[in-house]
Amino acid sequence: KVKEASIQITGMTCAACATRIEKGLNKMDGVEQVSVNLALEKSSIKYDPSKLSEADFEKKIEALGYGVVKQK
Ligand code: 9UX
Repeated sequence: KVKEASIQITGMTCAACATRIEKGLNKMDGVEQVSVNLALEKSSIKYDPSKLSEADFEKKIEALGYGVVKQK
């Protein structure tokens, strides 16, 4: 069963930033589909919850040099 995460991202300043994040997230085992919207500063990630969690995506985005807005 696929889950979808919505993560708010900070620090993207050009379109290539969004592409970098999409590529980085796509490489993770268990990720099915990624889209990053530069204007909305938002990512949508479809993934297998038996392999990954939202915290993994937050760590990955931070490792790529961007920030995340943590929910809850
Ligand atoms: Mo654009 Mo983003 O030159 O990491 S790729 S600012």
